[in-house]
Amino acid sequence: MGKNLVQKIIENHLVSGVMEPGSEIAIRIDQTLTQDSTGTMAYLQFEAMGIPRVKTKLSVAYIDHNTLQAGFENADDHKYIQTVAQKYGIYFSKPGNGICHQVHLERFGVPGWTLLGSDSHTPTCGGIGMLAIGAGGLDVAVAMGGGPYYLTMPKVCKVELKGSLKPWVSAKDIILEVLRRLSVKGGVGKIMEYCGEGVKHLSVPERATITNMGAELGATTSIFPSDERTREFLRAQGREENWTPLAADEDASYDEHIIIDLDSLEPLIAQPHSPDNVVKVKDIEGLKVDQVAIGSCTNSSYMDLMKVAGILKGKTVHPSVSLVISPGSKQVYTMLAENGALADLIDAGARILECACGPCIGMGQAPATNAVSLRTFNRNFYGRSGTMSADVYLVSPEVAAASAVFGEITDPRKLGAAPHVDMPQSFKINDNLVIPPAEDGSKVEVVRGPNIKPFPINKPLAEEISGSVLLKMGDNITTDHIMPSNAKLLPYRSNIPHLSDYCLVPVDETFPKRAKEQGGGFLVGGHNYGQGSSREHAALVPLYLGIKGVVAKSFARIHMANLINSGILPLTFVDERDYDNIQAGDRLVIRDSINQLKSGIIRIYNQQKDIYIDTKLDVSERLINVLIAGGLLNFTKENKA
Ligand code: MIC
Ligand code: SF4
Repeated sequence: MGKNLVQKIIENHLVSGVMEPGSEIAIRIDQTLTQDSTGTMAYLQFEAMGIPRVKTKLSVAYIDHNTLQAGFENADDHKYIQTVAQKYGIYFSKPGNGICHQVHLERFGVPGWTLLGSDSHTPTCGGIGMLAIGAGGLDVAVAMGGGPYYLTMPKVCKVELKGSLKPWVSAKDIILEVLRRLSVKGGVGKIMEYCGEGVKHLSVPERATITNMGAELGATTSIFPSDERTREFLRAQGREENWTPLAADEDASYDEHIIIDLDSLEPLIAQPHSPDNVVKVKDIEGLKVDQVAIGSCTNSSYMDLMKVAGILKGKTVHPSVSLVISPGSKQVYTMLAENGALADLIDAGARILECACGPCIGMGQAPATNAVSLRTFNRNFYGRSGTMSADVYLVSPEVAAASAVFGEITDPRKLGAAPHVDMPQSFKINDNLVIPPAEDGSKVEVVRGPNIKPFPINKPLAEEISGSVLLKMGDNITTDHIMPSNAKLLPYRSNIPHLSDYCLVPVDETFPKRAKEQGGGFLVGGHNYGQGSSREHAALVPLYLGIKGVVAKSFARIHMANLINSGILPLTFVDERDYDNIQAGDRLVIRDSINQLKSGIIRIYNQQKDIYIDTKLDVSERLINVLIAGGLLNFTKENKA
């Protein structure tokens, strides 16, 4: 029996375990990336490991999230990361060079290699056939130190693309269709492997839009084969030597299979407040729009913005719309400037932002009260834009540009001939904003501003764990609920005590105060608890507040790993109906916790109701030991000793 592409790459990188879905494997990591809002924590953790230099083939530290410098904090973080990078052998991508995923795709990704990034959209590089996975900062720190990355061997889902896209329908519509069908938890425990004749009609940046937003499925990652289109992209990036052909064997088998007929796709739109709340654009056409934001790691490539420029050329943005555009990278930005497309965008009334995440993570451009905001981004979670009452919709660049002109949600097909953009023969290459590390790091002094505070480390697991249920939540709670991020909070990513006052506030604003008064306790969640970002702050802040365990119907992958790394128990109900047997305020007790954890079934006593509730933790023995040690850092230290 032949192998699929995922199996081939994993087999090539396998350090331990067997490639059977559901069992724990460890893989060698070739490259790592961090960004600044998770990077400070990742590098503090790397420093705590006491390793003199990274052991990967390449590690890059990007500055792209915290680029609004309203106070000293962000600039301090940048300085810290730059000096850490210098010292420990990491390439540093300066602010202004672009969004980590876009730049990594352009300049560093290599087909067939593995990439671990402290950002959930690391799978973007699956667009060139990398096995690219998002993880918490601590897991990335371990990989930088040469340790393998442990994960549950996912199922591989074959996504077969048939036919080709019609005019005005774009790669964004493909991933929105996958989300419509599978939902935000449909990819949990899976890797989405794209194949079929439709693949050859998609350029690398289009593929990257799809693998990027595969994160919203909850998937471990998504990947495309490496073919002639990949070669063409790498050649245009001046690095054809990085190309190798990669594809599944003809007779490869898969755990699941879905088929998407590209010819029948239409422009789609995700409605508030979830990326899987997808309908056809034509079904909600005419809704008035206040803001249009084009950019983010999903749709900010040269090809995307050239299409937007083509649509806007000679037109004017509607009087009641604010259009903001953030190019994905310096490469994209300079190319638009040199070929005149930037002038077309400015002339039409677009407000050009620097090439960074910007509004995608609420760093500026918060919409007006009750506004409708159309974005080419990947997430429209409640409150993420910075305006709680705003309704955010996710669309392709084509729909965004057309709607910006008409001032209402617009199906672009009525605009006549679609703009056509060819892959450039060669991209503009100038890596002058990538600073190589010092040859000898021992002399470099790491600069730590006052914003860099120590992070909390747990204690080994107690024999008896007790506390009250501080909050009971429903399904699909995101990390944007647990640890919100916006222009006011992102500057404090290296300051857990400060962040703790905002934990879970979008769900219940009394939570931080109550957690502090009671010295912590338990959280209860529904399905897919912790979906979204890789931010380990969504675990470190609850740890700081004394949260001992989260009992949920199911967890999102990265958040569950972050909870375990922090020594917080992520328990799932054996019988989901028991969700109804725990209420906020109930006092829970777990006795003989270590033996119970080892057995896999953890019986919780609900004192209020005088009943026992069975929960489970179906993870490897290694992870049980991580929890017993009180988190991954303690576990690593113990094992070293
Ligand atoms: C996001 O898109 O939510 C972020 C901001 O990029 C996060 C990382 C973070 O919270 O710093 C992610 O996707 O992992
Ligand atoms: Fe940045 Fe948004 Fe991409 Fe996250 S999703 S990396 S915030 S552009």
